[in-house]
Amino acid sequence: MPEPFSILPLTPEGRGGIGSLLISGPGAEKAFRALFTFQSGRAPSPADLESRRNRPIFGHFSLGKDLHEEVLVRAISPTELEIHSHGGGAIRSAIIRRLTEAGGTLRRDDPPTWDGPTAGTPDFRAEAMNLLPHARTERTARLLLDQANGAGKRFFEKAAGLTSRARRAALARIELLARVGRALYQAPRVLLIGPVNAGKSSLLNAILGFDRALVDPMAGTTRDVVSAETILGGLPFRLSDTAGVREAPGTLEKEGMIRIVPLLKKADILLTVFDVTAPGDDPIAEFTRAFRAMGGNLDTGAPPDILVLNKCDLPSESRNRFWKTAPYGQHGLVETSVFRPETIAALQQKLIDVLFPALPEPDEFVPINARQLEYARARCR
Ligand SMILES: Nc1nc2c(ncn2[C@@H]2O[C@H](COP(=O)(O)OP(=O)(O)OP(=O)(O)O)[C@@H](O)[C@H]2O)c(=O)[nH]1
Ligand SMILES: [Mg+2]
Repeated sequence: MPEPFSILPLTPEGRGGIGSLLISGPGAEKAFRALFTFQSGRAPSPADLESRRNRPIFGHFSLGKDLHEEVLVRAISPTELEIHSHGGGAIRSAIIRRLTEAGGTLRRDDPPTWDGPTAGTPDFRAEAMNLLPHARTERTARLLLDQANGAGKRFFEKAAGLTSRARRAALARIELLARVGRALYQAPRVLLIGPVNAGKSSLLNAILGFDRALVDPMAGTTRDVVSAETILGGLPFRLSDTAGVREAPGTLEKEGMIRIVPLLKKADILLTVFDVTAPGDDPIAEFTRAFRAMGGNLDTGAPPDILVLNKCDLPSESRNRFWKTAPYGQHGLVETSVFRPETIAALQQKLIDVLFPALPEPDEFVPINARQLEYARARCR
């Protein structure tokens, strides 16, 4: 009977240029040695791997029937090895099949969640490694590798020697960094709302960089909620465009407006978009009133918002004078034009700043689940 070991995919299935696996357990090294040859064609001995610990090892992994795959290997310890191959699904399946035949068990963990048991000491390395296959960007993958490689351990060692005041300051930062940790599971949700024809769909497309939503000069173009995920600054965001709001809407339009209400509670931030040239004595009050008429409440309990004044490319004499003295959103105001890329970049940056008020430095500890955050709270009070 071969000794057991587990096979854990480190990269998502069917995507990316590289496919990585971690094999771990008492039988890992032996199984690996039977399937791997150096470029010279020689099979490795335990001493060969010992002398190359944590250094890149190139060679061939046998896929059976004289088939080989070029791989890059890191022999972390006698019970833990990483195997990096080309990214294709067939190669990955073949490597997993060969390892399974050699006694390995593929770990198919349910996708981890932020919430879970909050008591006990976290296993920083294992928890980061479990999350790694779900990382969607290079930035988040790097962050998880930092966590796997001891960022948490180093942080808590250092925290033990700090004054209680310095520890509290460190905790305040960790509370902010936890937003990055949470985003590893669920992208923060940005909801675009506003009067008809303000340019919400155009802005969604501009932020995404491709045409996801329909745009038309006719008011009332968007009827249903249109959502898309994107990456800004290496971090995930989920954006949803909604039907424009106006008083006395048509039946179908009203249906679209009603669908916004339940989304309001779930959003992390609202982009409240207005056409800076649209007429009216008080466009904000008019919008809020129309929104309330369909059951949406923007006064209490609504997510914080950024006021977006769109179409700022249009001549200044066409601007509604109301905006000279209008109140800002809770997170300020951004003037945009879909024809001015620098204004879109500024809006994107604003979203990053508001939703991720702290970004991790290389090697910095980031709590990646509720238990790690609780653990930090308990140790830094
Ligand atoms: N000049 C100018 N026109 C814009 C800008 N953004 C959008 N538009 C135009 O405004 C019109 C409405 O744009 P949409 O993006 O469909 O507006 P919307 O808010 O999604 O409209 P509804 O879905 O009907 O509520 C279109 O003709 C766009 O081309 C802008 O920044 N500047
Ligand atoms: Mg629209």
